[in-house]
Amino acid sequence: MQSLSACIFDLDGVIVDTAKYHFLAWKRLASEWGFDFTLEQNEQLKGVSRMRSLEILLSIGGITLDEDSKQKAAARKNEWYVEYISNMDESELLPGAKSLLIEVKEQGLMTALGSASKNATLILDRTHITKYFDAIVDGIKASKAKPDPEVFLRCASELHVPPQECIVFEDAKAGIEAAIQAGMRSIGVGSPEILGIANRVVSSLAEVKVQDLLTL
Ligand code: B16
Ligand code: MG
Repeated sequence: MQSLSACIFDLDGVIVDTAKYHFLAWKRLASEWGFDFTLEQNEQLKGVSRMRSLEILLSIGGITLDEDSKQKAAARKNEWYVEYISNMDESELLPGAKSLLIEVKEQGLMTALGSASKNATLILDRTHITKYFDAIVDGIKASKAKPDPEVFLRCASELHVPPQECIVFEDAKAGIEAAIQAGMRSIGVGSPEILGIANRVVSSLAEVKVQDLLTL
């Protein structure tokens, strides 16, 4: 059995439910362009970078834009998104998130945040959990989006631990694929139909005990 040194947490969908704010902002853009954007379609955007999300939205709406207009549309969406998340507080942490972070640290393991979001530090600040992370790798530090393993490999390297001694917590299929490519174990947070390739799937972090991770 591989030993365990660190837990790497995705942010959106694992620690906080910011997916609903991303959804509201993308939906607002879609409605300006005259089409509806559904919750089901929003699933495709989870864990995906801002620009890739925009490309998916444009293809759903059958819209073509030049590069400059794409940049402007993504910036507008982000302004709305930042407005929504600016009002977040600790009450928006998902069940079990804070207590698991505390337990992981108490057991002498390290923690990192591995998120595709360029707004990750703002969210950590608003929810008062920055102090629980030994390393933070976000969409500003990492340029390649999941399923590329870059974000998780950078976490391991900042923590000075081998990838094989890390477990990733992810809610997106692309994130589990990134963990596998990084040579890390993974826990899917969400539905087994979507995240079945993870070593284990839970419906929330409240189900996770550090003791169980040691034998994964
Ligand atoms: P931003 P994660 C991801 O965060 C979200 O799941 C995804 O929906 C979003 O497009 C991406 O961050 C970029 O976010 O526009 O704030 O840079 O799940 O990797 O924590
Ligand atoms: Mg996520």
